[in-house]
Amino acid sequence: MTKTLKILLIILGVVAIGVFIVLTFQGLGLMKVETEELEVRELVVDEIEDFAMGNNEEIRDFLIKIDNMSVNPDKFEVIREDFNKDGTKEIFTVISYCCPAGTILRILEKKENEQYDIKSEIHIAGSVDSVEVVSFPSGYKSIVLSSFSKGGTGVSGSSKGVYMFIDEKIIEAWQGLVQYSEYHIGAIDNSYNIENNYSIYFKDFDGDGEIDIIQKGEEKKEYINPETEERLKVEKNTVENIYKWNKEKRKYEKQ
Ligand SMILES: [Ca+2]
Ligand SMILES: [Ca+2]
Repeated sequence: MTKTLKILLIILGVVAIGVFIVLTFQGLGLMKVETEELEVRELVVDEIEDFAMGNNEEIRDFLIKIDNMSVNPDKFEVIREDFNKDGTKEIFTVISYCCPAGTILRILEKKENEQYDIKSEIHIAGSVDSVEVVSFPSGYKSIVLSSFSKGGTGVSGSSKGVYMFIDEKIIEAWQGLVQYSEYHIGAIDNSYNIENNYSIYFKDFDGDGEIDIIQKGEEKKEYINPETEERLKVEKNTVENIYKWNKEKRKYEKQ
């Protein structure tokens, strides 16, 4: 009887150790997935790695002058990184002006006499809230911008955009909504509030070595009685959009 009990205890012990090992490995597995998250670096405005490329004030004054602006920009960032992997750092500038809000992205090259050549530039709608540098492991260093824009009456939204410097050009590799609101008052069957919210993830979800972009969220449309503001009908929709890098087109495409 005691022997059987001992054997039972040994079996239970072995099972417990087995379960512990499996759980530990699963835990390590989960931790491994977490460490695959991309390196995202918040910028420090005053971080100037190479003074010979120009200081931030000098660059800002140059941009205000060529943009023909008398006002100070709402947002101004200079990022010095080797964006196209050719061994030389570029000067990437982000400058947002107000009213109407707009942002200009540029790659500059320093010349003599505090002058710069503009190698490439693109204009985007809205004002930029934050600028980050994201290292896409098998691709290019990219700028990830969060911007806010107001449309017509009752329409507003914020979005994220991924910008790269390829073949001497700044390209918009991806752009997607983070938030969208619309308030529309019309006829009794056509008055509604739209509230859409999304989270954006940069991760290699399918393990093919290339970073994917996932946009996950909820879209909500509430029909209202314009006179009493009573809710008449609610439509809810959960969305999960997956975007994959297209090497030939050099942009992210919805799957
Ligand atoms: Ca470079
Ligand atoms: Ca992938």
